[in-house]
Amino acid sequence: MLITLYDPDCLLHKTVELLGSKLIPALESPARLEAILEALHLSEHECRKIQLSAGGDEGRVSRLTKLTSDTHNHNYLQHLQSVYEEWLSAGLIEKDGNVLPECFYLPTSTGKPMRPPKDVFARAGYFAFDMSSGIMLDSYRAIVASANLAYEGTDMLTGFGTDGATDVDTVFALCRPPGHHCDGRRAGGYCYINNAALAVSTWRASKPQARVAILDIDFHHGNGTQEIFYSDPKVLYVSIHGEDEFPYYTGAEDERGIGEGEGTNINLPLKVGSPFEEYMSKLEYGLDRLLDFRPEFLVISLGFDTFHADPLGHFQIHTEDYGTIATRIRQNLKDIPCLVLLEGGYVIEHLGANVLSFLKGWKSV
Ligand code: OKS
Ligand code: ZN
Repeated sequence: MLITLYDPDCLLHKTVELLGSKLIPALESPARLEAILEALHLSEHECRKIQLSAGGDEGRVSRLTKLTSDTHNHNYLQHLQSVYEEWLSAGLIEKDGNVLPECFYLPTSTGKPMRPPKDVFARAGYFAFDMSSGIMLDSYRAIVASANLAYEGTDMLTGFGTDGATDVDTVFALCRPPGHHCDGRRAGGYCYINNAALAVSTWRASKPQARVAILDIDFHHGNGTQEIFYSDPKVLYVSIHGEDEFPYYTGAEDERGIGEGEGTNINLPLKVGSPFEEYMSKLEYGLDRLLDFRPEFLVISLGFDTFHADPLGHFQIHTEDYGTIATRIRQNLKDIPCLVLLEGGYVIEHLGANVLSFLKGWKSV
């Protein structure tokens, strides 16, 4: 059985970004989630609301914090939580303003270690790699709510296969903001906490020796996820993404992992404008590698920016194709509990239909 999870606080984050040379309302907007929720409410899929900020179990909140810090730098997480207030008190922004980075960390030949700058204005650039990760009044609440869906979803799935614990084998977490561009200490590409990494930490908390696979089918390379697990032999990362596209500096085929993790990072870049048939042949190859790895738990970073009309993605994929993609994944990995995490996808008018197509294809197996 598949269930969908959402937290209404994920709607609160609403920022601006630099696109071309213009500062515009970010394409990663609350309207994306609203469109998906509306489509789900009009269909028969179970959609469960979890609101972290509604309080309740304090033990769960501290577990979430602890698991997030497995893969994220403490000072970075502290920065996400406090920087908006700090900029506000310093008079750098108004109440409705956005924290946006100015100067990024610059690797040098001095041999000096990377250190946060003293200046709070400058610090935004130390903890980010681009200007698509603004922070406004409610951002932190949405960021944590989004991460919590990955945590709750994984926690639910750890009970699958245990007598009577749960018959849920797939959780689709409607995460917003997304996560796959964020590494342990840098926000970017609309991402602040790596939800996939948090899911892996959550799974491992109860199954420390587990082999886990991450299949990233967002249009963009998940540089953050790759970075976090690059040397980890127990985590297989497979990504299909637009060649030479955002985030530009990663995603090449020769990035295969390092040390003990050599071979557990598989990048499958695909030319911009590629038709669905070519996409599917990459997917089939990726699925074979996933099967060879024999994972116990599968995380899918799912982006709908592979859609033909997407402003930030450039493959020839149509609504019905998401059903085919889901069916093929499921046919191959039927017995493995799976957490699906929402990443990108920016054509609001088609987002609901694309999600429903994916879910229908998944459930048809
Ligand atoms: C320019 C837009 C940057 C593209 C970010 C891509 C986000 C995405 N400010 N990642 O999967 O969809
Ligand atoms: Zn994307």
